[in-house]
Amino acid sequence: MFHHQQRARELAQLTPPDFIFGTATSSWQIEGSSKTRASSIWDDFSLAGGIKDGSSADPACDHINRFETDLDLLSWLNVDAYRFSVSWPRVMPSGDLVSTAGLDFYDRLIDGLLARNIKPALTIYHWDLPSELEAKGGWTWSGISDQFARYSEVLATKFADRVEMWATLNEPWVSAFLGYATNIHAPGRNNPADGFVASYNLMLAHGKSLEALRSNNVRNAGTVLNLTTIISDDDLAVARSHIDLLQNRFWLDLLAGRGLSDELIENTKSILDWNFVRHDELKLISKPIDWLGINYYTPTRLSRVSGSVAVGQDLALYPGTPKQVAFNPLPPTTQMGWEIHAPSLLTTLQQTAARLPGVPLYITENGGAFPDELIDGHITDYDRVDYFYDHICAALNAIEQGIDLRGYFAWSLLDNVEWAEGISKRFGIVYVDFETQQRIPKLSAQFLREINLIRKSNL
Ligand code: IFM
Repeated sequence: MFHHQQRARELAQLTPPDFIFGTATSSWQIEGSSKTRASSIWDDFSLAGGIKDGSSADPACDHINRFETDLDLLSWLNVDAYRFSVSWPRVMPSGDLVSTAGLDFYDRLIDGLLARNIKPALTIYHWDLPSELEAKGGWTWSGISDQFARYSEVLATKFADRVEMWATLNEPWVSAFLGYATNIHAPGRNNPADGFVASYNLMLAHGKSLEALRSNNVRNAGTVLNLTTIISDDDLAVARSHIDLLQNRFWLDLLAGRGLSDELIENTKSILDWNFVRHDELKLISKPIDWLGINYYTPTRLSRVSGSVAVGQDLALYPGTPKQVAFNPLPPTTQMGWEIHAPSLLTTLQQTAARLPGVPLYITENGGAFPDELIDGHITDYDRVDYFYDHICAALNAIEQGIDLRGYFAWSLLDNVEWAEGISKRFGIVYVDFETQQRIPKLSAQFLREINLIRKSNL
């Protein structure tokens, strides 16, 4: 038996029987066929040169034309669930206009999953905002949350009966701070106050979306945050607390009904006054969710001197942070420069369970970009297998400690367009040749498949 098979056996035996294993993707990163939908902020950002290697939405993984192949890959992987996102500009190309062709695509995708006995886990918004809405102010526009509720209602009306898990948003921190407070992501705004206003509007949109979903028969709805553990020596406690606040607590405070903390208002008083926040809106945002998804990749390690460069670790992303602090990811790191540190997944789960008690948790993304080499038609990505093994062990450890963790989704099913990094950073468990669109499962895919096969044979 190979080493990865032994490890798969070990994990399969430790996993609770009803635990869900899946993989995840997002619409803009894989779909391609941008001409068959309206434009999104990411199309504009790529046209404006915002993507490092010049990649765009086309062809990506040409998933629109190859989704049956991708569904077969999911079947081969024996996953319990598949997390995908819907492209807002594909489904609602303009105003309240709904595209039947757009909805039909997701209809076929969902039916294809169900036919293969795979639970559909749908994310309503994974960053591809219609350009038309950005022109009105995007996530800083006061009308955006109502628009998002209408879009959510369209999806619920069509898919409530068939979609097992619903997520309103993916990583609102990234949407707000990489897209509005800085110009690392689309739409490329670069204004700290906009970052905070966008954060609030995203959460208000979440609240209104949840209401729309539930009044249209959706039963299992939550949201997805990118949470992590912030590590530093105690002399940096003030900066650590502020970064923890913006990265983790702001979102969990709103969901838990604690509202805006005094620390937030004090630390951001030179940036904005928050007087647009309404009590009834805070109440709506804190309506209980059925589950929370955590996307975890790396801890955030701080020190007084900068270490190596890591994508998305930049003080401008945390407006209001004392200036004496810097990011210092320690080796080993992934190609994103992200420190690999599975114990921080455990602490993140512990902290989240304490900050949002009583809410079932899922790891909705976890994975890494590594320098994959295609040799004789194979990719033996031992580094990625190690990464998954260590992080799944940490997840199982959390369950042993009594944390209500119900599932794990590997990011990502396919190599895809890694946003501003383009196609140069490969996160897939399946290799994609972007010229020929050939898919080749990597060793990590075989490893995850093995876990699923053993678990299912034990049931
Ligand atoms: O590719 C992204 C994904 O879209 C959202 N979470 C992080 C991943 C890796 O950067």
